[in-house]
Amino acid sequence: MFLDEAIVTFRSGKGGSGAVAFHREKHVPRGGPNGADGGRGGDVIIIADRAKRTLYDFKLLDHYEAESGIHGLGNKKGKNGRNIEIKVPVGTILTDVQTGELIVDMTVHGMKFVLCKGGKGGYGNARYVSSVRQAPNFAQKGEPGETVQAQLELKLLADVGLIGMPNAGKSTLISQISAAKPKIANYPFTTIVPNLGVVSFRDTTFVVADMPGLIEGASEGIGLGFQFLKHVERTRVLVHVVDVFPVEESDPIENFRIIENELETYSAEIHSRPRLIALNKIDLISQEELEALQAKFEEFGFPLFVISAATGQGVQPLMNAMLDQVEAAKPEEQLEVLMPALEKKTDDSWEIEEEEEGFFRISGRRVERMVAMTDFENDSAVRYLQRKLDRIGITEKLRELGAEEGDTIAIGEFEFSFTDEQ
Ligand SMILES: Nc1nc2c(ncn2[C@@H]2O[C@H](COP(=O)(O)OP(=O)(O)OP(=O)(O)O)[C@@H](O)[C@H]2O)c(=O)[nH]1
Ligand SMILES: [Mg+2]
Repeated sequence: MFLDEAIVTFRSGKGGSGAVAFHREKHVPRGGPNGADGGRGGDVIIIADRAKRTLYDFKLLDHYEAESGIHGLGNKKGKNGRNIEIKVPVGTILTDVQTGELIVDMTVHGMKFVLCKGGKGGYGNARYVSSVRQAPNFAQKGEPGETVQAQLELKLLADVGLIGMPNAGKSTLISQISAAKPKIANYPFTTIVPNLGVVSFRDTTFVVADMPGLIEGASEGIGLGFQFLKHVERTRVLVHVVDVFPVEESDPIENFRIIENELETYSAEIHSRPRLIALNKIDLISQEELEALQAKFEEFGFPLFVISAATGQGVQPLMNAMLDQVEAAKPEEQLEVLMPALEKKTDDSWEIEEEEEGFFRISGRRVERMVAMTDFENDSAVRYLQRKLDRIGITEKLRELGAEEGDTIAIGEFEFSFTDEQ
């Protein structure tokens, strides 16, 4: 209940492929290779932003993808894909859904984390020129992007606290303005633990807490009040809900004063926080009675709202004022990135497993990417890959494991035959 959660898929952009091209100039019979590189794919970057209060947006859109890089064309380098920056509330924890491992805890406003690195652009053939290979006729494919399915979790803190006497209609109000479904009943102390609701309003969201009712003596621990006043400590704005027609025929003004006194006794600081008064259940009294009551409440000097939590009448202006107060209490600061972007550690290790007689699977992020970036239609590119696999020791290891000419080697989605050129 106090935890906001969302499962979201993030994908970085693919790298563009490199080009195979040769100079074409008048009077130059055979130009040199000049195929350009592909562009880099965009990163997915997560940023902690204090102005975000809930994970509500991720319930509406749970898939984010950065732009891919453009392929190199002739001697023109492909354009890089744009990064996407995704803002999350401070305190959001990201966990990898597949492995269950913690990815990052976005603890500080302005913190930046590269969640999915964009694929590198493939090299154009110009990059493969060497003393022995003057006219390479192959290029590298772009590196694939990365996909991460992450669980986002956020401990919700209330921005607005609803306080008031038992039975005033606090739970009814939160159920009217959010998706929260608290128990509502016509007797005091229906609510025994606070309920939190996310209110989506004016293009943003804020969190409202429905507190159990307060009574005289709450500040000294009478009733359920004391433990709830503790929860109020974190809220920036209080809405004091007042029943205009209490069943036990008590006086709404007197009731209001009692609760305000309790608050002040409990904590002068909490008492000094912005306050809105919501006169509730106006559907139960006449217009004249309401006007007389309003006149008296205006003397307290707090912004005054008249509502019916049950019918929704007058609730919009109250929500407006709630959000104004929330935003005033927390001025919209320019998001300033305070530290260099953090990144996941990459792992260059690989391993070989003989899955069955004559079938070897090589796994590891780096080798899998090397293979994915190879153009298998092109013999030169394949030979180039083979030499790279040699260099990092894979051929040697295969030999050790008893691989023979013609055995199948699988890396990622690709399979090929083992040829030992030694
Ligand atoms: N007619 C009318 N009844 C209302 C209105 N708002 C709440 N009620 C009724 O008042 C009773 C108490 O409402 P709750 O929302 O449970 O009150 P609460 O402040 O959460 O009470 P506690 O949890 O006991 O502190 C219920 O029977 C509601 O249906 C209203 O605007 N008009
Ligand atoms: Mg309640």
